[in-house]
Amino acid sequence: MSDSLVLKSLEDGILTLTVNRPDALNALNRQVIDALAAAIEAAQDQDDVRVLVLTGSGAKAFVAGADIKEFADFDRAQGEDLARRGQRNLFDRVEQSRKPVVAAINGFALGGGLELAMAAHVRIASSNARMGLPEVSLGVIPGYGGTQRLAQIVGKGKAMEMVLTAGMIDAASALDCGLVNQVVEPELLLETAQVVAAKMAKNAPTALAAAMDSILAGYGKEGYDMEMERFGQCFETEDFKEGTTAFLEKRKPNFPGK
Ligand code: DAK
Repeated sequence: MSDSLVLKSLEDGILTLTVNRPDALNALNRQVIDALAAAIEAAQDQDDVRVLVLTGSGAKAFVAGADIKEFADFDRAQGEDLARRGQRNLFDRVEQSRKPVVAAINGFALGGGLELAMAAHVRIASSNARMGLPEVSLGVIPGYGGTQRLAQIVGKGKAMEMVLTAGMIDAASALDCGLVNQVVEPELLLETAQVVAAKMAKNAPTALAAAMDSILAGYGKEGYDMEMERFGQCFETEDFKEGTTAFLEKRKPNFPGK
């Protein structure tokens, strides 16, 4: 069953992985996280895979975040534990992949979905894509490395604005601030991501791995630990209960502020 949650297609050394849960806008539940992590791990030992492309199923979403239905009733320990496991199991694995990962953002990339795209090494977006970290509107903070990677990619000021307003930006603004590397029309997205991947695939695999290691070595781990701890604490607040309940009840939240 978990196989169908992530579709795989291998051509000319490029493995395309498609998150396939379109009815829930490809939201990341535990099974999707496990299936994606397993596919990325397996690709590390496949000599015929040189580069990975990551995308979402359907025309509407890359990944619309973590599955809100799954974490709405978590307590602090479960929240912190799952953030740690999710980060290690999937998000670190994407970023630390020895083979480059190109995210092809084909629609909404929100919360955990944008965090997934940011863990990839290069991002190409379709012109209809919309991106944001809406977590604070749910009473929680980004828990899969988003506070760190967004600031690394777009700078502290823009990251503060995006995280604190919980707003979404369109593809053109994402290109402007460097969140994505390129924007193309939706029908050209996958082809463009694969062309970029093919340029990488021509290069020496050992040198690609060494280059990615070196670039990533410039970013410390301390912020990620802080994020996991503060993320867990959010699960103890009344704000979090109100935020997630309001989403599930399809109404605006009324935060008590504690
Ligand atoms: N989770 C679960 N279901 C989702 C979902 C999500 N994130 N996003 C969409 N869906 C579902 C909708 O509930 C709806 O299902 P039905 O009602 O049809 O059963 C279906 O997908 C279609 O969505 P909409 O009907 O809402 O579609 P619209 O075009 O009207 O709106 C939208 C599209 C993307 C604006 C809207 O769906 C939306 O606002 N989605 C939620 C975006 C969001 O807030 N995402 C979560 C961000 S917070 C954790 C670590 C990290 C995180 C959490 C936990 N742990 C370690 C525990 C990260 C949290 C986040 O990602």
